[in-house]
Amino acid sequence: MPLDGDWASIVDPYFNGLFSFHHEVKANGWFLNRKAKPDDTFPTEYDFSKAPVLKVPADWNTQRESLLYYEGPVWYQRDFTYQPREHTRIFLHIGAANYRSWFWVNGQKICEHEGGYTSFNCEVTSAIHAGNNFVVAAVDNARHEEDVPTLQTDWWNYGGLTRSVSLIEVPEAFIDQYDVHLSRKESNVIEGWVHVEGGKAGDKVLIEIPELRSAGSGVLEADGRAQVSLVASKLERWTPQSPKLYTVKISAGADSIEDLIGFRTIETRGTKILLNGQPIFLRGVAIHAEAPYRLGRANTDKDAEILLGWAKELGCNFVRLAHYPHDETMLRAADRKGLLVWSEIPVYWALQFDNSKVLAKAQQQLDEEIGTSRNHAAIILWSMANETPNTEARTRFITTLAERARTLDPTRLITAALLVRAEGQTKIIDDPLGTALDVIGFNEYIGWYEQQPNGADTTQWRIEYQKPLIVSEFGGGAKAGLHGGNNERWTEEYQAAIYSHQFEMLNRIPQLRGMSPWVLMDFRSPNRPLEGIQDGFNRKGLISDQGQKKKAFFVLQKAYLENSVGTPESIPQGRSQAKK
Ligand code: GCB
Repeated sequence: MPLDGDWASIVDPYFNGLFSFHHEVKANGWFLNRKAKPDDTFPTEYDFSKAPVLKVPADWNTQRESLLYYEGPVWYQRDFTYQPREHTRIFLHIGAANYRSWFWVNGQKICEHEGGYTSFNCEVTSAIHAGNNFVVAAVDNARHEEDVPTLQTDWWNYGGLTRSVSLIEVPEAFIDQYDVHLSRKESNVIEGWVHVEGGKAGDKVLIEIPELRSAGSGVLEADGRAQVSLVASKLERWTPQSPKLYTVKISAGADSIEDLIGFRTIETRGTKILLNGQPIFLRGVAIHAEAPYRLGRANTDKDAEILLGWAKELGCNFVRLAHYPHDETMLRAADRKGLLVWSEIPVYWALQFDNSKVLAKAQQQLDEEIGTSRNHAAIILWSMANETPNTEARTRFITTLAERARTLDPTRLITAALLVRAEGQTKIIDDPLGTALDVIGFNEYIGWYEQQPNGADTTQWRIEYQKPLIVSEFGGGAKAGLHGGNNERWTEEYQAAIYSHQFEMLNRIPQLRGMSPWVLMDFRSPNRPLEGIQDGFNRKGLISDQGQKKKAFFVLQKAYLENSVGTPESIPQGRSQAKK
């Protein structure tokens, strides 16, 4: 049952609703008394019936001018009616709440959560009752040094219930996780596991793909998990050219579930990336979860259609969803459109890498990211980090994450966007973190943060890893509609020149297997104040926030459609057969 729509809201910068005057936590908040005694006048100040509304799902920053820069707690409340059925369990599902959140149903505390970009569920079975109910949430987007991400980022800290909220009713024993994928070892075998929360050892699980007339089953072990497999002899593999999805039905006792899943394999061999056993070059672009035209957090099917539609128009087969897990609508759209995905957690720049609490936070976000998006065929890469400083603590921290990701999901590749160092005109990729990765990502800004666009012509590369390489960022800023010479910063011509010079340089790196230039669309960033040009936006977009395509968009599009970027061995059909 969706709980999206209007929620009453109270902005509470000092968090007076949760903390007493001596800063003790009020266990159940001040609203415990709400509706308990109809004539009770306490609390008189936090009165939701008089409070203005905020839309959910949405960030608060773009809904009210006074909240554009707000970083702190906001209270949300809404009423709902419900008729719980017997022998069920009920959960509040929160698509995302940035960054910390607390939830109560009918005054009973049900959960707290940390991390702004992953979904989670809070059990409400004992708090909910037949008839009228109310849910209260507090969401706080204040930044802290020991958080993930930390104080510094280059994107807007959109706060609030930024993704959909709903109630989910399930049987007492229910399917809470499953992983269904194509075997790497045996062709045409689909395998995986199903976890049944509350299930008993020995209970049966069924899996079926009606279109293939194929079915299999498994039996729950003591940990509630059943291994499942089925033979699918006429299986059509999911590819960017033909992103075939199958309806998969899973049932266990009283519970059953349907999902749309594609089947493909992804692996590396030497310096190659193989999709379904075939070498592939990843023609990509990086994307922030900034909503086109309307701005704010991207969280609708329409946002996903527009953003990924532009990526397809560019000629992409790949997108880097930076710098945190994106809304599920993006992953579903990527599955449908045949766009391979790099998915990332916000281990961004300089976290407190020597703090075990910070590691636990990053691990939790990684678990939630993999746990909720592991059945998307589109995702091929789990990225552990972006541009982190080369220290021993950092390498240990991210290596621990990489090992965890491999254990949680051995079917995908592990990557990270590394920094590059230089000796004269030679750029060197030798960050020790590379050892922990299957695919090396690196960011460089030749022509923007250093040198002119033609600086790329004389740059040499030394790569210390015999692994596939993706240039996960390059680019430069341009204001849409601003024209001038190739050497005039902020013009569309300057940005386009960066791209042209980059292609020639990148084609000289034999082990390059993909690229995701920075970035598809201009996005809000508080670090970008330049008046009249940036006005609060990072302008490295190929498209403006209002949908105007800049010159560089067409330069990249031409290169992708003509297959003139990438190494010959990763373009199986060869450059000559490129289609327009
Ligand atoms: C980077 C970061 C990205 C920034 C970008 C820029 O290296 O990874 O988050 O937005 O540079 O525009 O400077």
